[in-house]
Amino acid sequence: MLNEKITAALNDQIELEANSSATYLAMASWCDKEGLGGCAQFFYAQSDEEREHMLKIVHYMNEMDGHAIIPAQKLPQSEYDSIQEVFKMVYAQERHVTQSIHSLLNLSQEANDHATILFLQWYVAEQREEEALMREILDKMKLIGTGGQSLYYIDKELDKINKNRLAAEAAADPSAPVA
Ligand code: OFO
Repeated sequence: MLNEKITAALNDQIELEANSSATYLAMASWCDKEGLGGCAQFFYAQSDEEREHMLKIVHYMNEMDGHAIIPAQKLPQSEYDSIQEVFKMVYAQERHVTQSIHSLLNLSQEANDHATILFLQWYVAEQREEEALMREILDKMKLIGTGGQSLYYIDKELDKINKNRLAAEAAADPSAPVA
């Protein structure tokens, strides 16, 4: 059984994950429009992942005899100044999500809610990976710079990340599609 505070905080987390999913989908669409196919593919996959994060909480809450509330969709930003701006926004968003997961964990520890503490461990690890990946991408962008063919090389880097991700998924699940 989830207490009231944890129920409210988990529902807020559902909203945060849903908004991340919509934001990343909007970014994917912008990248597609800009001819950045590698970046677009990256964000379509990120958007799917965020929806999965949201669904995991929905299922967990309902399994715990709680009630997951599905939030209204906020209108995501649809235009961006540059791909560098996009990734800076993503990094800030992921850091915000991490803080929110950590607050949820603190709340669960205060309530001695061991099931929720255990449930949140997956999110702690996921956020650590996500932040590290976004930092890696931002570092690569800095190295590439903003010169003439920089967009071409940035998109190629993202393509590489997409291929590595698909290969890792295929290794974990042999029935998953391969690049
Ligand atoms: Fe679910 O927010 Fe990042 O991964």
